[in-house]
Amino acid sequence: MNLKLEKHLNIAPEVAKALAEGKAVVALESTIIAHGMPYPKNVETAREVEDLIRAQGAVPATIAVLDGVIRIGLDEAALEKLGKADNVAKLSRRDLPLIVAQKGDGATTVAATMICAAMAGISVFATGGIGGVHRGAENDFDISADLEELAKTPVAVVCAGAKSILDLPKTLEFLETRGVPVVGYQTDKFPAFYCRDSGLDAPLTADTATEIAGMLAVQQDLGYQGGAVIANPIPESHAMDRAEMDGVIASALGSATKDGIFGKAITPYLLGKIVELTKGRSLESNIALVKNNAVLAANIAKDLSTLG
Ligand code: PSU
Ligand code: MN
Repeated sequence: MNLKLEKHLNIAPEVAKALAEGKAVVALESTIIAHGMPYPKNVETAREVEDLIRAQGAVPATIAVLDGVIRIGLDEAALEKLGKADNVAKLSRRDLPLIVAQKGDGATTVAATMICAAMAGISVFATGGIGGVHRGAENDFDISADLEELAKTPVAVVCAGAKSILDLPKTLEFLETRGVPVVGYQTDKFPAFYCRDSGLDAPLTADTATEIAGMLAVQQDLGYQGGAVIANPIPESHAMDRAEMDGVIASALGSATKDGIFGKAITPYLLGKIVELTKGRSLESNIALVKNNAVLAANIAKDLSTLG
């Protein structure tokens, strides 16, 4: 690793050892902890997700910026700090360099986590949902930087699709234009986070973690620049009713308009509203799907580590 990069990165010993030995490592983001779930469920979930990844025989690396250092792998105190504070910065690609220079703290989004994971040599990342093209983007141009990152940084993101707070058809079109593989895991439908089926087809389908690892290895062999979206439907036991969620999301979007929320604040605002409107039921589903994604990501990372 080059020295200039190294001075900004701190790789936890457990992660550094796994990387040096070519073992499986799974990156995890911190915006989901700081802005995606309420305290203390956020911190509890973060720990449980890490333990699940270890139980599969891979090593978790939760990523965040603390005191201006990009941390790859967080200890208990760091998780607690990020989960508890209400004003941690949300860092996407554009935000990261200034916060590092200012020696500040920040939680990384999917885009920023991909950037940091790639710097550390991690190629598989698990989360809940990716950002995408927002509804009404034809007017306000609100398209998450996650999508551009997926087109240029070689990290596979295992998620439960994207929430229908977004315009899902436009999100898939954008990913197609930028050449990002979107693979439904054991499904030919694109999942919509709380619901197993968005009503849209998954552009590609794979039935095993091994097939997905195979695709990632070929991307690497061919020198492809971008990553991939691995869309893993929420477990049946925790899936929510599509009509109910359509109503909840419409109501959350209505509140956002009324409260004049836009830009980087809109996604955290909507996530909070949805938890409120479903009286916490959506949070349980959210936790279940993140865990399900962590297990799949660990299995993909293990298979990939044998292919390298
Ligand atoms: N979608 C979710 N949960 C999340 C996010 C999105 O269901 O926690 C977070 C992720 O960190 C994602 C970010 O990268 O929001 C996208 O924000 P924006 O739309 O501002 O790019
Ligand atoms: Mn945005």
